[in-house]
Amino acid sequence: MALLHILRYPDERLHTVASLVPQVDDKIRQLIKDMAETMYAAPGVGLAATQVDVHKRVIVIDVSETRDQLKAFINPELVATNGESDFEEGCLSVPGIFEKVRRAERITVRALDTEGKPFTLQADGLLAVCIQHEMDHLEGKVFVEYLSRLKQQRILKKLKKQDQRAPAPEGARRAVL
Ligand code: GNR
Ligand code: NI
Repeated sequence: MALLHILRYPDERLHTVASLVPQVDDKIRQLIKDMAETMYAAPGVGLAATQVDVHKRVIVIDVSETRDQLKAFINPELVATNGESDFEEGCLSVPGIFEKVRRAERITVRALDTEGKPFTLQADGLLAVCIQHEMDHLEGKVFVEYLSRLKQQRILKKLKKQDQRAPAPEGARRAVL
């Protein structure tokens, strides 16, 4: 088991489009274990492989209060969406920022499980929000990109200030646009 480093916005690696997983093998299962450990430690309700600089279509989510209902999605696809709702989102890659984002209220997602077996899941509420938020990460999209330019500028400024106080280790730092 290992804790992985989480990239921080505006790190350009967060804009990488993830590749399909051709085969669910032990390496992918180990990645899922490490991602779950990282998500629980953070703590967060979800984590996309993109956030740990692994550009494969893998997501882990646990929205349970007991933190014992881990869900892993490999090569997830939205097969249906219904309704709209605004939900206040946060992101482990954008620490300290919480803003409302409009997304589908109910979704049906199809993915592979850790055995490489396809499954379909219907979701609403926080789980539906979280699945959409994580699938965006796999497309290189961060939730703040749904906000106005003005809000994005304020967020970049705030993150830059935070970073001066607690710089991210290694190469995660980058000049703000
Ligand atoms: O921990 C997280 N909480 C959260 C709250 C509302 C909407 C989405 C999320 S996902 C986030 C973890 C994260 O950054 N996943 O990519
Ligand atoms: Ni996120």
